[in-house]
Amino acid sequence: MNPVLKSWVEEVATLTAPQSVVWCDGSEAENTRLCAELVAAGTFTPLNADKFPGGFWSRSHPSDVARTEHCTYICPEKQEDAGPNNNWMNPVEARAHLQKLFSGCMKGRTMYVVPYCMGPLGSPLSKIGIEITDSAYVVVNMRIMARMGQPALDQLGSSSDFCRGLHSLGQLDPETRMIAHFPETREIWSFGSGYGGNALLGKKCFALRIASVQGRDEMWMAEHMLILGLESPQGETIYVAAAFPSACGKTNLAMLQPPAAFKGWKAWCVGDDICWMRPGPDGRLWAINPEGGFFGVAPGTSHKTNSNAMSMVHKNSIFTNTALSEDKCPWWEGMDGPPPAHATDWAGKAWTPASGTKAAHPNSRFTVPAVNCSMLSPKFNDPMGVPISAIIFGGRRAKTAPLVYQSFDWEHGTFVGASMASETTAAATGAVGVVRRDPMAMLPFCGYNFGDYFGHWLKMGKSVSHPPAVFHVNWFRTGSDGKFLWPGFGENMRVLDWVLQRVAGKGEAERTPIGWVPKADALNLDGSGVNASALNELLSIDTNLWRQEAKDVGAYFNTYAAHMPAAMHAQVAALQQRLG
Ligand code: OXD
Ligand code: MN
Repeated sequence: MNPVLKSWVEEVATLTAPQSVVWCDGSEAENTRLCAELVAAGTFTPLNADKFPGGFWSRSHPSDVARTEHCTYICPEKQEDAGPNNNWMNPVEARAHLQKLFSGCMKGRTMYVVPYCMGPLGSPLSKIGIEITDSAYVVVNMRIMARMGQPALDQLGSSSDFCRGLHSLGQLDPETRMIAHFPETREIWSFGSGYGGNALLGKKCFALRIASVQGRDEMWMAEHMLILGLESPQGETIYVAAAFPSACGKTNLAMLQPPAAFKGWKAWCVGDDICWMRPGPDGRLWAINPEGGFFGVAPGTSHKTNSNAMSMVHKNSIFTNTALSEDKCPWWEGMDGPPPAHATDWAGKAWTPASGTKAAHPNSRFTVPAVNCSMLSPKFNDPMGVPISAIIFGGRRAKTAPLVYQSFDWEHGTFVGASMASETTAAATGAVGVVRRDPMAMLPFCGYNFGDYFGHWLKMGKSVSHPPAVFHVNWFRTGSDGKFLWPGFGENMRVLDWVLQRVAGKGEAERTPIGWVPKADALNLDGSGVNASALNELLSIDTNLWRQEAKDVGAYFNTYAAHMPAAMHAQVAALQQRLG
């Protein structure tokens, strides 16, 4: 028994006063028992055993359906280390407040100790976390989302190097909800929410917020990126990592199905949300997906948008806040086929297509084991990970950004990532459709000052002889009629094809003030239905809009004051000069 772990668990039990303490081993038997308990408690409804074997449907508290950024805190000793990109609270004050919240909060409840490993077991890139929680729902979700249980404990051995995560549902009261991170001591305290991003502490809290700080200190990177391998008909596989803000289609791109024009190509999913990258001995960046499953947005998922996801959710999966049909199958808006005539909606009310309300919550989710994915990369469990040849940034921009462009070099690529912006979605509470700056799609997830984070990116680029080429894409550009100009989904392969060509030193491009843009005939549009005038619009750059963009980015960078690297200001000036 690890003495540091044992004494921490005892300390937490003394504080929270649970009825009993259960150490989770991650076994099948334990999972079966916990799921049965969740069914008995009414939290889980078993799904149709023929169509969704091992599947459960669950509804959350109606006020607990998304990440809550306004009550998420980063608590280093100095406020400037959290930066203007985070809510900060003095750690002494935060601890005092949390001690009060957690005091006796598990009375009459079971306290679960959940050991987990982020990354393949035995990988030098992996990290161990321990989550203590009073939610069995969290335990069974963590079992899907991470390598959970005894093997993680075995890997930890007697080491004290683990991320401490303490979670309680509390009373699920939005007024006392708080998700606090102490990056200096690698600790997370999460109170009052059972929602995935707030409660499955291995995911956003550890693998991004705490890990980004560890990456800064240990010269690696924790990024909000999917990892995708593309295998050519000749059998060569190139890996790309891509960062998009929440609910911009990362899971769909991670599970892309190449269109007919790309006969013989295969896509391999390594990860759909988080990427840890480290310099390898060959001077490239090597990446692992620290997660063990997918926690995807259900609405909009269909055979057209993501047929791989539609197939993988049929086994051992948990659905949260979707609707439930009369024959006990999950249902959501955007699914193929007609809606069910009668269903139970995400709030538990009877629903029909005439109800005039959404049956599934827009941020309803599926939790699915990675092994269910038929295109899961054979490298998913490889302790060394995969070499990344290209990094792709993207956002949801109706006008400014063209379909795709390539940065001039790593430093310019860092600037492209740092100036990312997107229209907000339902993955976090708040207004939907507002443009916000979301550098590297890390705004809600970077555990330290963004100025220092951009500095870390610049340093990482210098630490490798072959940094990935950096691109920016925008699947969401609209025409004058307000309609999307690009078909998206599997058709995005056409853009990835150009990216791969550029990486190989091929691919026709034109130098523009913002970067390299494909020549009109450089994209394979065979069978895409995209005509020449749409393509022209997709690749066009409106100099006036970009002058405004450069000004906005410059003003945004100024908010990071002395923490902003001079090289980033120089990039703004250089862009302005190129724009004339
Ligand atoms: C997610 C998110 O859940 O980014 O992945 O919000
Ligand atoms: Mn995400």
